[in-house]
Amino acid sequence: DFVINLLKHPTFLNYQYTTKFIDETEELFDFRPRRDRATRILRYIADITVNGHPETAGRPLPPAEAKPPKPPALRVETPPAGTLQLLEDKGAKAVADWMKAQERLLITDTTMRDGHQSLLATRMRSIDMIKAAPAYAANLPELFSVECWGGATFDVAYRFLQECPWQRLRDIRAAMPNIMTQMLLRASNGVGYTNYPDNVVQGFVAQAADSGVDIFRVFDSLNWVENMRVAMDAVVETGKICEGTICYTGNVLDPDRAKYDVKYYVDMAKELEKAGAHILGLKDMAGLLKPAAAEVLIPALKDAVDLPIHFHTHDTAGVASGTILAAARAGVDAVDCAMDALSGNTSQATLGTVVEALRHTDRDTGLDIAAIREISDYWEQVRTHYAAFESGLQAPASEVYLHEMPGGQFTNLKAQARSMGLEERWHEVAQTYADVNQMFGDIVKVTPSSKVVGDMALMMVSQGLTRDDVEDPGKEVAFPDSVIDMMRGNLGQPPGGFPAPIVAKVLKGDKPLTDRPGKHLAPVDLDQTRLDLETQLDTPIDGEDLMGYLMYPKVFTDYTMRHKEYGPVRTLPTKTFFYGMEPGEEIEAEIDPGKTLVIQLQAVGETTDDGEVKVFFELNGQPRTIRVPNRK
Ligand code: BTN
Ligand code: 3PY
Ligand code: ZN
Repeated sequence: DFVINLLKHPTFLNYQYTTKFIDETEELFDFRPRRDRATRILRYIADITVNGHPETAGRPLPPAEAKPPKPPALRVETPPAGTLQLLEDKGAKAVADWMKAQERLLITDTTMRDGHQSLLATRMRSIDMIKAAPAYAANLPELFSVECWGGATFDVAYRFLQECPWQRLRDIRAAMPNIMTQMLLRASNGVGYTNYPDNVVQGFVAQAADSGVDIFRVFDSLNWVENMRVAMDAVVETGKICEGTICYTGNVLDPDRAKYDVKYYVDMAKELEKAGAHILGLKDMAGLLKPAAAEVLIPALKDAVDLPIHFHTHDTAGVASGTILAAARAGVDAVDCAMDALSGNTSQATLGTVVEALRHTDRDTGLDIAAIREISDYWEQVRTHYAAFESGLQAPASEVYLHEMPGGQFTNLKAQARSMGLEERWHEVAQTYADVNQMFGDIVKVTPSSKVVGDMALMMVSQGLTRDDVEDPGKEVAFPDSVIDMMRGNLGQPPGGFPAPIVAKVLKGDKPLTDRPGKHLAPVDLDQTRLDLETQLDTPIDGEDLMGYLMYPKVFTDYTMRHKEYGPVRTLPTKTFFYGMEPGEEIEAEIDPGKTLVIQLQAVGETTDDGEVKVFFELNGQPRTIRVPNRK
C-alpha cells in the first residue's frame, strides 16, 4: 500500500519530491482512504449483485431497456440571475415585496422533495437530482424556487439511500446557483417526528441555511403558532426567507366543519405575520381545498395580512390544477407544482399544465414550456428506475375528502396496511382514520400528527375495535406509543385542546402538558455530544453530521457504520445501487470531482464451501476480485 501511495502521489509523479518527501508526507502512511474507497464500492456492488438489495426484493423491476437518464442540453453556458440573486442582494423582505408586485403567477417546482416523497416513497437518490440541477438553472431561471430538501427526505437519505442529505443540498446548490432552494421544516419537530430541544432546532436551522437552504417553509402539525416561534425566529436570524405556514384542513365552505372556518385561518395568518413570517404559506397537504373554497379563502387571507401567499396542494382528488387556477384568479402570489412526469395523484398539480393553462392570461407564468417538457422527459427516465417504489395507485379518488390523509402519507399507510395483511380492508382503514380524527377532536393531520392518527387507525382495524369501543371507559385498550405521546401534549396543543375523555383514557389519569413541549426539554450540550460521537464512531463529526445525529441518533450511526463499510455509494448509478451489475456491464462513478472510477463486472463465481462468492471486476482497467458472503 505504501508503495502504491508513493507511486501515485502527485508530487512524486511530477518529479517535485526531495529526499525528505517520504518523511514529510504523512498521507503516504494513511493506507486506507484512497485505495479503500474503490474497494468498498466494489464490495457494495458485489454484495448487491449476489444478494440483492433488501429494499427492492420482491418488488416490480425497472424495464429491461431502462438506460441511465440523460439530462437536457443547457441553453446557456452561464445561468442567468434568478431569485437567489435577489435574496442575496436585497434580502428576504425585498423578495416578499417583489412577489407581491409581480403579476405573473410564481411557480415552485417540488419534484425533488414532495413529488417523489408522495409518489415514490421518498426514494429518489441525490445523483438523479444533481444531474437535473444545471438544466433548471440554465433553462428555467424564472422559477420562483425548487423544493428539494426537508420533510421525509432527510431521514430516508440516511436510512434507506445510504447517503448524506446535507451533501445533496450542497451539491444541488452548487449546480443551481441562481434559483432559491426551499425546504419543509416541521417547526419544533425539525425533520423528525417529535419535539426537539430549542437549541437543536436553532442549530439545525442555522446549519441548513449555511449548507444552502434559502426558503424555510415552517409548519406545525397542530397549527399551533406558539410551537413555531423557535424555528421561525431561527430562520429570520439567518437572513433567509421564513415562510410561516398554515396547514389547511376541513372545508371552509362547510358549515358543519365550523372549527376550521375562514376566521380560523385569518386569525392564524395574522399570528404568523406578527411572528415574523416573510411569506404566508398555505399548505393543503391532503389536497382538500376546492376551487370555490380557494376563491373565498385566498382573498380573505390577502385582506388580513400584508404578506405574499404561497399555496401548496396535492392532486389526490384530481382537482389540484383547478384549485390552483382559482387561487391564481383570487390573487395568490406563488404556487407549488411538480414536473409533469412526477405529478398528479398524491403528488402536486402538473407544472406544464398550469403553465399552459395560464398562457396569454394576466397570470402568465413566463416559463418556457419546451424547457419544462425537456426536464420532465428527464424525470420520466429517472422514474423508470424506481419501479420498486411505485405505489400502484391507479387513479385519483374523492375518498380523500373522507379520510383527509396527507399526500405524503397516503401511499405509505397503504403499504403499511398491506404489510399487516389489511390490504383488502383499505376502505375500512380510510373510514377508521376519519373516525379517529373525530375522536381526537378533529385535528390537523400532517407529519407527525398524521402518523399518530394512522397508527391508531391501523391498530383499531387490525384488532376489530370501533370508536365506541375505544371511547368506552370500561374497555381496556392498549394505545400505540405515538398516541400516548401526543395525548401527553408532546406534540403541542390543537385549538381547544384534545377532548378530555380520550386524554383521561389514554393517560389513565396522568396530567398532560398544556404548554410548549420545548419548554420542558433541557438544551443539548452540542460540543460534548460531538466529542462523544467522534469517540464512539472513531471519525470526525462536523456540524452537519452532528445535526443528523441529533435528529436521528440510531439512523445516523447506522449510516456512518455502513459508510465505513461501503464508501460513497451515492455516486453509483441508481440501477447499480438497487440491483448491482450484470456480467459484461460497465459503469462509471465519480467519487470526487474529476476522479471517476470505471467499473466493469467480469463474472460472478460459484459459492465456495465457506459460503463466499468471488466477484471479478475490472477497476480502471485493473483486475480486482472481491469476496462476499452469499446470504441468499
Ligand atoms: C438498508 O436498506 O439497510 C440500507 C442499504 C444498505 C444495506 C447494505 S446493502 C449490502 C448489504 N446487504 C444487506 O442486506 N445490507 C447491506
Ligand atoms: C412532511 O412533513 O414530510 C410533509 O410532507 C407534510 O405534508
Ligand atoms: Zn405536500
